[in-house]
Amino acid sequence: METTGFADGDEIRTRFSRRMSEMYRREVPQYGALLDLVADVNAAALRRDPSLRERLARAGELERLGVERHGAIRLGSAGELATMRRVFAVMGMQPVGYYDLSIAGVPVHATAFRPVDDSSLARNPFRVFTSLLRLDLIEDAGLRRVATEILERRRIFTPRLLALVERAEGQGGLAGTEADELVAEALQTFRWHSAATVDKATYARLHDAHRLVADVVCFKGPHINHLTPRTLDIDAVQAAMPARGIAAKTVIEGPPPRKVALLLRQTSFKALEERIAFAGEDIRAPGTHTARFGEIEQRGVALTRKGRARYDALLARARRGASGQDYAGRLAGAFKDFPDDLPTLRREGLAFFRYARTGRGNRDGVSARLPLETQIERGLVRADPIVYEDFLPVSAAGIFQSNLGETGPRSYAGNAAQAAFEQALGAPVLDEIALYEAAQARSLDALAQR
Ligand code: OOG
Ligand code: NI
Repeated sequence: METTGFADGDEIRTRFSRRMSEMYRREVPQYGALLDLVADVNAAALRRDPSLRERLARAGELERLGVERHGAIRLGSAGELATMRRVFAVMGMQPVGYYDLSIAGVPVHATAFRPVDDSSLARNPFRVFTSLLRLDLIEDAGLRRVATEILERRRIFTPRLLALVERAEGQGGLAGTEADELVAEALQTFRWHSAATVDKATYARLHDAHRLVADVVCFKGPHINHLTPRTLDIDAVQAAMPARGIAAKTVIEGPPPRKVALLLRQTSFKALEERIAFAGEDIRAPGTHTARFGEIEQRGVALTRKGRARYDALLARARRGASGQDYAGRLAGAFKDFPDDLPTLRREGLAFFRYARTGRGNRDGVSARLPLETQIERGLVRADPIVYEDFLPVSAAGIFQSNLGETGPRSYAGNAAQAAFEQALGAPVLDEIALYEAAQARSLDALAQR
């Protein structure tokens, strides 16, 4: 904020996400190719559909579209997660939602750090899907001990970053140059390290337990493993990927394509096989590691608890016994009866909307006392869909698995452990649906006030 001379969380987050995108572009060139493709497809979608452009502009989403990304990291200990929460807090990001991936054979649970205020989301909705490895799910007690000891020894944050976080917490922000310094120091935590911290045999043991365990435990830090731009037409990007030399995942995760986009659809390209050097080994005998990939997402309207329950049930039905081949058809079939127009989604209480006066109608205050539905019918009030800002556990599992290769999946008797996660985090996670409810309620309160 200009007045205090401090860069606020929104500003710091924006600088961080920009620097992170530049870094990932250098580290993973295919990500750059994907960004270019998404920009082309988005521009075409906006040209083709002026009403889409108008709707995005009204919702403040047009400006954020070009800068919008999410990323993901995987952490190894409670201490790392708790400190990461403080780092992200300086960037105006809060932990939202709890995701249990153990049911899908991935030994992690997660939250998403993201901005929560309407205005912060509009400025830059940068989010980081942040997983915590569940050592309790490693069966071999000896290996569990080895992993724990390795993780206890590592320091993923620079001392300077920790000092700057403390200062920001103490004074409620950072001066511009210190904000830049914080961003640069934080990037150190997210960068790639091609030198493993363990020898080849240890890597192999951890990798055998689960590829993800090796990815989290064997490196100096929690390298950012993907960055995801938002597209307005995921089917078009998916179709165009091969021509640009990008190997896309076969299935798009999430709901089927629809007139009114629901929640979140995602697809990714395969993780790169990267050369790594093992500790204490002959430098001429390097190994390889696959962890880093690219992803795209298309965001749609946020669903209410009722809508979400319907979504979960229909998705489960489509997935039951689905072979890869006809999955798209089964999915579309399952969602046939789910309303696909905004007025019905709204009237049936399936999706969230933000209400606002259109500026039409009389100003004598009489129309403001008419029932809401009447005001909407008469064009006095407008209801715009609220975009879904979070993630989906089944989709996330699919994204994880597409990068695990043949070793996955296996299943860990499903056991969500939200309380343990929150204890590690040092704070409760926010309930994502409550945030949408509050946003909708705020817009209705504002209507009533005038
Ligand atoms: C995270 C996978 C989940 C998403 O967008 O749902 C994810 C990871 O691989 O660490 O990125
Ligand atoms: Ni992702």
